[in-house]
Amino acid sequence: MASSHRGAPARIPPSVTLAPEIAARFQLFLDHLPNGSRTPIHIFTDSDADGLPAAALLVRALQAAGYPNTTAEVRLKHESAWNPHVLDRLRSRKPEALIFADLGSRPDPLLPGIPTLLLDHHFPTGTPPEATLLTSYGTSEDQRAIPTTGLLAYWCALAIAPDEAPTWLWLAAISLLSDLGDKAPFPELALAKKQFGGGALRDATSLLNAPRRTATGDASAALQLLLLADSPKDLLSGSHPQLATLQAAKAEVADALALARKLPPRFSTKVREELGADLVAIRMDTPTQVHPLVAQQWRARFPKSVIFGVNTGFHPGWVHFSGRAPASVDLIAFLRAHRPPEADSRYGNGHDQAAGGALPTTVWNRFAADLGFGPEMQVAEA
Ligand SMILES: [Mn+2]
Repeated sequence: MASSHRGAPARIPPSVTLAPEIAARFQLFLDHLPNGSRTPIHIFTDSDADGLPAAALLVRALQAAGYPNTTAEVRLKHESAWNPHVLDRLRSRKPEALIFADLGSRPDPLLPGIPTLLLDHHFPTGTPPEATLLTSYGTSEDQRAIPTTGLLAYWCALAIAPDEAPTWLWLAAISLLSDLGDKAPFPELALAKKQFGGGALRDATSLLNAPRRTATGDASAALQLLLLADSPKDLLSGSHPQLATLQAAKAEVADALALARKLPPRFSTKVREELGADLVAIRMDTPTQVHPLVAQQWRARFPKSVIFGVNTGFHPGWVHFSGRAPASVDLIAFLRAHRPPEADSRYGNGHDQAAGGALPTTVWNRFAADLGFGPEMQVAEA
């Protein structure tokens, strides 16, 4: 389905020409830094295995290209780039330029007066005033053919550090495996598998995605590891102490997932006509972010339905839900049509076939009833 009806930016040609365009606009951003290559550049990135390698690529490339004052930090649990406390914290770092990676794009201001670049591939609802958005969203009808943030960062790295960047191709490959899977149609992935080993790339991706799903949700060790390791095999070798943190995170998430897998599915047929699919929900209560994994796992059992993993324990007072939809369904459009008036920017984000959100408990109860779910999906208010 075309994305232009949503007010997305004008369609840019596919990735063959997207790479030079992204690279040129990245270079233009650097050319206008207030203190040239001495400018303190701070990167704020998503905590998943797309955002993490994107930041690692940008830090490595900027430092190699002679921008020594480049730093990066990872979004913590429940944080978005637009939270006031996040913006206060970023301001306290005294950056003179900011890069936001893999965190979406909205029209709301970030830190006005500081040159700001957003690198992303999610549906943008707008661009912050004066900021530059480099997005791959809308460049393909096929969701799997939309470049990840990590791949965009790799193209930026190639532009400013052409000699070193090919040795970092594995970082781009991890981002592709993480967000788009093993069949992502990018030559960068095929080449990286040959050079670095498909198994090691997959194992690294799985470990890197664990910390953000834990109860604390802190993926800082994962970013450190990506800045230290020379390859996925080196990352997995045990020669860097951060590996143990990632392994412990993976075990924590596996335990939570094993518990959630025993929970029963609940059904609604109320929106069948509108959606062209039935709804299935699995309700869990855990501080870990396993609700998207649970939704994903039930897809095989109900391939024609929209599956919601619903978590009442992720953030007290809130209900988080993550939906997975068959290819025929535009889940973003469905969520927009059923958007409760109280919903904020935490609601309705993602991709056409993978979207979800968070609602305060009272609002969730009305939303769940509106979608046709019975008392088993009503949550007691604290
Ligand atoms: Mn991503």
